[in-house]
Parts: sequence; C-alpha cells; structure tokens
Amino acid sequence: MTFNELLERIQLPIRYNFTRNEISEIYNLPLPSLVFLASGIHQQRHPGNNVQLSSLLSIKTGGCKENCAYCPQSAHYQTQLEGQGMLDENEILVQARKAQAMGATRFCMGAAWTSPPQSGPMYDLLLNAARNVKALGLEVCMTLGMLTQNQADDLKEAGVSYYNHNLDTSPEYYKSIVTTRTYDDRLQTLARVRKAGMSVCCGGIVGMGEKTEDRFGLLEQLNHLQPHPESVPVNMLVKVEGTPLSQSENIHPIELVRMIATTRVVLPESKIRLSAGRLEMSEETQALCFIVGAASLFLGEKLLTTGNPSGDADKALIQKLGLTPEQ
Ligand code: SAM
Ligand code: DTB
Ligand code: SF4
Repeated sequence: MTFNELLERIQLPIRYNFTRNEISEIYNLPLPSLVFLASGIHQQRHPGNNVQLSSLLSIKTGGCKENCAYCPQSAHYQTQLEGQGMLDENEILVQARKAQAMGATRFCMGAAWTSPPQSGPMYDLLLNAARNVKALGLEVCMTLGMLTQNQADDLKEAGVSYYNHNLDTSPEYYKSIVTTRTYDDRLQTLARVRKAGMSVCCGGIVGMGEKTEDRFGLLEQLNHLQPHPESVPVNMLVKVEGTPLSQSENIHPIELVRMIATTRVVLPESKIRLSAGRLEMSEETQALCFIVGAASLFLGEKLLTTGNPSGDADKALIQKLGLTPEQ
C-alpha cells in the first residue's frame, strides 16, 4: 500500500462487515505499513496517549465445572491452584481500596463459575459488592460466567458498568478448547449484557496453538458485534502446569503486535487491553503494543490466579513511554 492509500485507510469510518480475507490482508501487511496504519487510527480516535488502569480480584477461585483448556480454575484439571470460596464483602472492599490507592480506576471482580447463583445470600453479596465498590468511586467490572437477562439487569442496577465475557478464539477452534458450553452460549450472554445497558468487555487469547486463521475468525466475530465491544482484552496464554494447553508453543512477539494492530484497525473505537501474559513480554514488545493500539492494562502483581508485573514496574514503564494514566 502506498503512503496515500494508508493515509486514506486511516480516515475510513467504522465498519461491521469485515471478512476474514480482509482481516488477513491487514494482519499480513508489511509490519511497517501495519504499524503506521494502526497507530494512525489509534492517534486519530484515541488522542492523548492515555492508558486506562484496572485491577483484578478473584472473588471465588477454582473448582469451576467448565473445562476451558487454558484455565487453571477448571475442576477438570490437576493444577497447583488452591481453591477459595466466595470472599466476604469486607475483604472485597479492602482489596478494592488497595487497587484504588495503587492508581486503578476500574475494579474487575472475577468468579470461577459457569454462571452466578440466581438468588440467595451469595447473589446478594455480589450485588452489594458492586454497590460498595462503586461507592468508592471506582468503575465496576465483573466476570462471572453466563448470565440470564434478570441477572444482567440486576448487575447493571447494582452499578456494574462493564461485564467481561470473552469469545477467546474462532468459533471452529473454540470447540477444541471448551466442550462444556458453546460459542452461541457466549454470544447469548453478550447480547443480554448489551440489552441490560452494561458496556461489553470481550476479547480473546493468543498462543493456544491456534492458526492465524483462528485469530482472524475471532476478530471477524468481534467486528460483527454491533455496537463493537467497548473493551477488548487481548490475552497471551499464561501456561499453567496441569492444564491441557501447558505445553503450547510460544507465539513470537511480532505476532502479538500484529494481533493488537489488526484489532485496532477492525475495532477502531474499542479500548484494547493488553491483558494476561505480560510477565513474559519484554518492555519493547509492550511498547510496540501501545504504539499500535493497546491503551489499557491490569495493574497489580496478580491477575486472577497467575502473576503480573508489579505496580511499580508498570508505573515506571508507563512513564518511560510517556503515557498518561486515566484518572
Ligand atoms: N468464569 C468466567 C468466564 O469464563 O467468563 C470468568 C473468569 S475467566 C478466568 C476470564 C477470562 O480469563 C477467560 O475468558 C479467558 O479468556 C481468560 N483466561 C483464563 N485463563 C487464562 C490463561 N491461562 N491465560 C490467558 N487468559 C486466560
Ligand atoms: C481477561 O480477558 N483477562 C483477565 C480478565 N479478562 C478477567 C483474566 C486473565 C486471567 C489469567 C489467568 C489467571 O490469572 O487465572
Ligand atoms: Fe471456569 Fe471461566 Fe476458567 Fe472456563 S475460564 S474454567 S468458565 S473460570
């Protein structure tokens, strides 16, 4: 593509009908052209070089009935993980305050469930946790598995503004990653989250042994959601011993950069979150990811159950790159 063609592409309006072929063409552009295109779109639509900081807390850990092949929390696999029942309201608040003091503006609570309970004390606790965290002045995000419309409406009412529910990969590869639920189940929950008026946080994982075609398939699905998800986490698989994917081959950092850049081009307004796997990424790789479109990350030494860079290391990186944390 010539310089003028690239410049023209940067200005194109949002589309909801990208085909896999078109996505593949973007992904496979010569890297300098891809970086220019993605970075141009990013600077145009997300001016300010800002970075949004969220913090994660696992409020119910392990023992999950689903068999997601990447997940240390699945009861189907023998990992070193120590399970934990649901945290109480006070513990959640203590952790939320810590996250806020560290500089996070959004607090994301995750639970290893197929779906949250429909009612009862645990359900009330969830809703109270959302209210309490919101009252601290934090944005509230939850990721609890599949939701009914009622549950989605209640969470929205309790102050949850983002719901995370990933599609992970292409519909065809998904069948080799999880067999206890379907892609359509995921899409249904996403539709309910949208209907309830919450913002959608939906993305995927790279490094699960997928073909590049599967990455295009995921981006095609995300691109066809209307509106696009407000937040798109791109996770690099954290290989956990005991899970079926623990021996997966590493992906080359440039492949990750291509994935983030292509995400930026097909979902130009979404906030791209450089999520799991950052302990394995050099600062240079992360810098490239921020250049081509990532604009948010998880702050704090723990994701849900696995490691993440320290808050101090991340703040130093953010400063080095001249990014401004969102207030
Ligand atoms: N149980 C809920 C669900 O599946 O939606 C919420 C929690 S689940 C742990 C949230 C997301 O974390 C998954 O959808 C997956 O994309 C991501 N994830 C889980 N294990 C991971 C791993 N080992 N490496 C990278 N991402 C992972
Ligand atoms: C997402 O896409 N990544 C975060 C968040 N959503 C909930 C979770 C990553 C989990 C990594 C494995 C773990 O720590 O258990
Ligand atoms: Fe359960 Fe979520 Fe882990 Fe799948 S990703 S095993 S649903 S906690």
